[in-house]
Amino acid sequence: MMRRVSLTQYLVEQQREHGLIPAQLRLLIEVVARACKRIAIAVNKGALGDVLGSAGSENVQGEVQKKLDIISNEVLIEANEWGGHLAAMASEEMDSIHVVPNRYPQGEYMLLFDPLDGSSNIDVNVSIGTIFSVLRKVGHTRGVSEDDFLQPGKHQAAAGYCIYGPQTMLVLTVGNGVVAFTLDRETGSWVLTQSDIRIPEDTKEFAINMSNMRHWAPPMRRYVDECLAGKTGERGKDYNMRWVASMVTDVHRILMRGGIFMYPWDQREPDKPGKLRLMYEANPMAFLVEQAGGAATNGHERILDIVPAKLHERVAVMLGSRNEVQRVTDYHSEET
Ligand code: P6P
Repeated sequence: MMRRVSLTQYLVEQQREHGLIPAQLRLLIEVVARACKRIAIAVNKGALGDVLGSAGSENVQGEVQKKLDIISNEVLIEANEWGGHLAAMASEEMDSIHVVPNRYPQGEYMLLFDPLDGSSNIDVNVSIGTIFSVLRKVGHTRGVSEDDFLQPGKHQAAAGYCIYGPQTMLVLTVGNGVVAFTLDRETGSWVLTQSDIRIPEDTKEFAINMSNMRHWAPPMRRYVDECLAGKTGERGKDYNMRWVASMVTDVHRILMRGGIFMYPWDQREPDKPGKLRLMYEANPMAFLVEQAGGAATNGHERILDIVPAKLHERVAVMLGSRNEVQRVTDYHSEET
């Protein structure tokens, strides 16, 4: 049994040993972790609280917002705007950035988040989560613009997610490996339960929404056809398939036991590279996956190298066990 280490103790020790978590970043992570506890309480209320169902509005993506999407977004904004650690925030649920009001001091970081990923699963009691990404503020004036957020994912100072499942877990990286904390509901503490999480380089498990197969580009179909051929095909091994339709849950499984997650380009929306968002879904997950020894590309290049052109930019995503991601990326590169 690991010695019982709290989130705060872990962050203090990482700063003392590696200098990776300056005071404002430590405060940011602790505030986000506390906000996730509040979101977990709202999620767990279900039908007992006024939190299920649609909010009757749409977000910038044109998606119907669930009540919990809005509640989670508000919890994160209210928790983070007064602490002096942030200059601004960006969210899947908000058209433009939220700059820290003048009545509060501005900090050195910028926080991006998908406040509640996997919303289609809320009303059917399937695991969902909060995804967050931390960038450093550029420049030293108080002014912050949307352009300041347009940094490649390799510049992230930290990234993580909270998964609201059978356990409530916080998974985090500050660039020195990946760690996981489990919420102790009796004490309200985040307790370190896994350190140095590693993704196996190979896997027999792939995650993709198979109902879209006829809309994929040939390299994507080639890769999945080979998985389906199993032992009878050139891979020489059988594969299993999982698709939760909650990125946090699929990625968590991959961090725990390996696998490959794919959301590729789809001919139904040829002008969009993919469904998922670069800044607050793909980038934080790519940072975590790479820090755990995996790989993450858009089929052609490393996701963390992509220089964003706009805040809510979308991207194709292939991430997980390194050798499988390399294979599917090679198939796409052969195509172009
Ligand atoms: P589909 C959830 O809406 C999400 O953004 C990701 O969490 C998830 O991986 C994907 O979309 C599911 O998409 O098309 O299978 O419903």
